[in-house]
Amino acid sequence: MTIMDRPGGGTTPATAPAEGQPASSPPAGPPATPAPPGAPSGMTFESLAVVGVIFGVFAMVVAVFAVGLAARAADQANEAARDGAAVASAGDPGAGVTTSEVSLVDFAIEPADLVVGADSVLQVSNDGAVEHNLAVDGVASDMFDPGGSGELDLSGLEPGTYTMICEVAGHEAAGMTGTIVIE
Ligand SMILES: [Cu+2]
Repeated sequence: MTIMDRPGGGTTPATAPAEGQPASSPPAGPPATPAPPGAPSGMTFESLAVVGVIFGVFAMVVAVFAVGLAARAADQANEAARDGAAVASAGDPGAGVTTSEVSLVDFAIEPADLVVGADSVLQVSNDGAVEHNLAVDGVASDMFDPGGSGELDLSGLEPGTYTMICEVAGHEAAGMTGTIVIE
């Protein structure tokens, strides 16, 4: 530290920290913590700068993390709203509704979340442009051409939650999957 070799006094340039005299007028910026006697104030300022950079990086990490959390919360809210709408449109199984309509499109099953009563028979229609079918736990409908429709009798299934898919190769992976609850 050659700065320590310089004699203290009034000839110190304005940009250099004053040495050898009480810090009666500290430089602008964050108030420096009291430096040990004899320690050059330039070193304290340097340390403060490092601490500032560390805090800055930390703040950015926290901000990125917070944005991610907010985005995920929004996704979950959307999903919950969609689930609620699907269940509502499927009718009230408790009221004896045992038939529900399912639409097959390219490439989705609508609604993707369905609640039906026991012994239900689904009315399945292919509203897509290619061949589709509907299968629930191995119970499968016929293959339907575009515009075709038919039934899927679920009366052989116990109450529970099942995954429903289209069995055409690749269609499940393309998005033709959903959940059906048999009450
Ligand atoms: Cu399909």
